[in-house]
Order: sequence, then C-alpha cells, then structure tokens
Amino acid sequence: MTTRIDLNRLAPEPGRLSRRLDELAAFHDPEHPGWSREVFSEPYRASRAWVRAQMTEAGLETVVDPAGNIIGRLPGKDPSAPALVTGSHTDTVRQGGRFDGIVGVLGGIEVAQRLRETGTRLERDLLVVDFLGEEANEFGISCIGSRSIAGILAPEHLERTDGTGTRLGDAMERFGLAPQAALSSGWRTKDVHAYVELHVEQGPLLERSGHGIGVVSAIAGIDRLLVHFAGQTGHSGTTPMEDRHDALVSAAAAVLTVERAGCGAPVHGVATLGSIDSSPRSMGVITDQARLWAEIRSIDGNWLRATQKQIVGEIAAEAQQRGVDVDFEWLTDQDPVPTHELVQDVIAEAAGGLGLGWKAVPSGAGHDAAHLARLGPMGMVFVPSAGGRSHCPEELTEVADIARGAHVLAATLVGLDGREQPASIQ
Ligand code: HGY
Ligand code: MN
Ligand code: MN
Repeated sequence: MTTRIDLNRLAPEPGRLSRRLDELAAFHDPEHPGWSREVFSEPYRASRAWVRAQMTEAGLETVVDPAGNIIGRLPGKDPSAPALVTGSHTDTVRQGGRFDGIVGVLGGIEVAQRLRETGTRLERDLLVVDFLGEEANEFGISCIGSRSIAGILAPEHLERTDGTGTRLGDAMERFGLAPQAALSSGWRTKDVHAYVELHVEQGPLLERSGHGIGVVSAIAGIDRLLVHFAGQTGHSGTTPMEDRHDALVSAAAAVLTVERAGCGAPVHGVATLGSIDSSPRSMGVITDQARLWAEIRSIDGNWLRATQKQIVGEIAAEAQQRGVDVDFEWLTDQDPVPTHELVQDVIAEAAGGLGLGWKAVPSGAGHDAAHLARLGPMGMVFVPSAGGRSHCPEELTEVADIARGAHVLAATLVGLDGREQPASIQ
C-alpha cells in the first residue's frame, strides 16, 4: 500500500534556489553584456564541475556520459523500473540570460533534494539531467546532449564545422568528451517512465494572463532557411536602373517577404530573419551576390510546410522579375512535438492540488524535451518570463515563480511515479 505523500512537505527552498542561481550566473564570459556561457567555452567548462557538485550536495549519484550530459540519480524503491527523468540545459546563447534552461536543472536538483530530505522514496529512480549544448551554436546543431540520449546524434553531425573550420567531433574531444561513443549511447524507451522539464516560458502569455504555471501543449518545430541570390555586378553610376540585376535588392525584398509570412498565422507560427550578407561590398559597384538566413517556427507542421512553399514562391517570383537567380536551402532543426496528454493532465492536477492557477500554452522555443519525447511520455511546466523577454540580459523570472514551478514539478513526478505508463508514449 503506497503511503500518500504530503506534497506540501516537498515545497522547494527559495533561498537555496536563489543561491544556486546566483552561483551559476557567475560562470560567464565578462567580455559580453549579460550572461554568455556558450557550449565548449571556458565558463561552460568550469560550470560543469559546479553543476555536478550541486547534484552531489543534493544527495544524487552522478555520472557524465560520453556526450557530456551530467546525470544525477536519486534511487527509487525499484531501481530496475523505468526511471522518472527531469532536467534541462545550463549553456546560454551569447549575451543571454540567467534563467533559460538553468531553471530546469536547478529546479530538478531542488526537487530531488527535497525528496531526499523529507525521506520521500519514489517507486522508481529519479534522474536529473543537465543536457550538454542545447542552444543553437556555430556548428548548426542544437541539443547535442539530448540528441545523443535520444539516439539521434548522427555521424554527419560530428562533421559539421564552425566558423573556424573546427569539426563538432573535434570540439567535443577537446572538451574531454567521447563523440564516437556519444553516437551510440542512446537510452532505450523502456528506460524512461516519463520526462518532465521545468522551463521559463520565454514569451509573454503567462504574464499577460496572470497565470503562474504553464502546461505546455506542444513544442514548436523549427525550419531554418539559407537563400542565395546571384545577380550581376556593374557600374553604379552608368547602369540604368531598368538594366540592373541587383542581388542585394532581391535579398532586401525577401526580408519583408519572410516577415510577412510569419504574421497572422492561425495557430502559433512565427518567422524571423537571421542575417544578410552580400558582395562585393563596395560603393560604386552593383551587388551580384547575397545570402539571407531566416527561420520559421510553429507547433503546426502543416503551417510550416505551407509557409515554406509561400516564402519560396514569393522570393523566386520577385527575384525573377529582377533577373536575379535564387537558390534555397532548408534545414529542419526539429519537427513540432506535442506533449503527452497524460503528462499534461498530471501537471494540471499537480498545479490545482497546490492551489495554483495554470494555463495551457504552446512553446515557441525549442527544448531538449522535444528529443526526450522519443523515449517516453513527455511534458513541460512553464513559469512566467518578465516582459516575455528571453535570450537577452533582461531575461528575468522571479525566484518565487521558480519555486512554485519546482513544487509543481515535484508533485507531477510523484503523480506520475504511481501511474502505469500509457500504452503509447507519444
Ligand atoms: O532556440 C530555442 O528555441 C531554444 O531556446 N534553444
Ligand atoms: Mn532553453
Ligand atoms: Mn534558449
């Protein structure tokens, strides 16, 4: 007969959460405003030892896998049973904030520590994971660690190079990791009973609606685009306007085409310009080469496919009028991933049981959870972001909100612990 767990006793310690948030924030590159702790950077390397030490302090047994994921284990009554898993990432974008991903790792550690401190023994192990390298990086491959755990880190990923021509595989080796082993260190679906990630919303929905807890409905798919424009150089003073094939002007028109495509989406859907470059970059010469990077995101795969077609059609038609050749390269970073209904229900029940209002929200941001969904039923708990800001120094979530989110995470994990795993894991 399982004893009923008093969920109020699992309330996190805000002071300890706050201390850890501040200590982790200290690992950053002072060269940049805000917080920069990019994957493979020295501040990131130093922070990995600190994170592992916090897991140890919380009473977790820790290992680091070949992909650099730090995995803390709180033993359950039956170590052979599929585990409950939580976690997130502690790498940041350049000039980022102090909460994106970090809240999920420190919140997970706090939940495990409260379970241990209250002598609350779950039926199954609880694993808290700090996934390596979640953010988009110069190698063009996000979620390095969680792709490895999900068994989808592929040999061609290790061949991707950064701006200096360094291979991802070499960068991982220099960081002390084992990239070849990371290709075959995926977990099995029967290893995971459920995965729940705590994360800041990184958008305005919860703050605007006045809800402290978000039950994530789906994680957006991300498609990235590189457009190459090829026109004709010429003298900027003597070439009549109607005779020009100016690649940069076609690229400029494409900027507005992409933005227009992201406006008015019937469901969550957005389009963002990344950057534009051109050559020759000299006054007096008409531009003959230009490149444009852009990204579209949506929780609706049909909108993504239709928007890709719309963008390609409009840019190609405009370029043709100008006599500019155009080439498109799409790269799908990840497909949209719905969260599991059972986990959504248990999160909502947990929040309600703790007297907390909640709202179902989509995630426009990508997460490690999208890949963990391949291993077991996946869900996410969001907490509000001040001003909806993220990936910037102004990123802010109040410690009280984080503590409430961690409390809901604890109650959700307890709720899932006692439930049978659903027949279908997605
Ligand atoms: O880019 C993203 O959506 C995530 O923050 N890595
Ligand atoms: Mn994140
Ligand atoms: Mn991020």
